[in-house]
Amino acid sequence: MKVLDYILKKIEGGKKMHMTLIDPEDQKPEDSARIAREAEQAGTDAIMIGGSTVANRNMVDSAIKAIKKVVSIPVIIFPNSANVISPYADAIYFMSLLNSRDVEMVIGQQAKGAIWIKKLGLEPIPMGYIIIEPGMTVGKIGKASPIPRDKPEFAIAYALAAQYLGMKLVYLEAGSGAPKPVPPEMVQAVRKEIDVPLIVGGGIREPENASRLSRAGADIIVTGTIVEIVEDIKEELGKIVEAAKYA
Ligand code: 1GP
Repeated sequence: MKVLDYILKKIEGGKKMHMTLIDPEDQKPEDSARIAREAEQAGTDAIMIGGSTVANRNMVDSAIKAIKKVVSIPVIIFPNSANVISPYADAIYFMSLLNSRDVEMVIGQQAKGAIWIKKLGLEPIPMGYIIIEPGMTVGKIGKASPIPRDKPEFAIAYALAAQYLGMKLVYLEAGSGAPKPVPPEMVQAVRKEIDVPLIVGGGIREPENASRLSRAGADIIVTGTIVEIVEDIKEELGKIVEAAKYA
């Protein structure tokens, strides 16, 4: 089954999904694999591999190879550039940072990566990526003009544009490690206006936030940092996954 079909099936009928982001730069491949396995045991539905500063493919290759040995859920590349396209993943978010001021982030890196993705036979999942304040590292590196937290209408405009451009998913990103996630009011406002699945991530560390965002209309909740800071991933991530899925 294609990964996009897997995602669409998982969220059919208003069901929710949780994905775990692992930054291959933060630990050795065997530790990324342990985190992924424990995240799967906690109920996460897919592993995303990426990070704002990951610079080379070897790091991504090694992490994905190690992870694929121990999990059965899909592994999706969450790229920061065309330099991290790995043949070992199940799919790649073919994403455009829509509110970047840098054309490289909007379409340049995508043009560089497209032929390579085709050659590898990797499944591209078209996604509109929108940075919300504070945006953190990805906002800075991506040269985004982050959407103000009190301007849901700007988020709607970009999200709808993504849908009209044919993108299959829309991602509202507050930035990894953000002190606060995307405001639930913004999630609710965007959800009301678009028909494609909505992903929300950045700064979600408490089950309450996961459940609030899920209830506001996020179809997919992404967490990253939490698995790097807690002792017991199964227990702590489990609570977030449950909150996201059964809000
Ligand atoms: C980053 O949204 C993800 O792209 C995850 O953010 O690390 O804050 O969970 P956190």
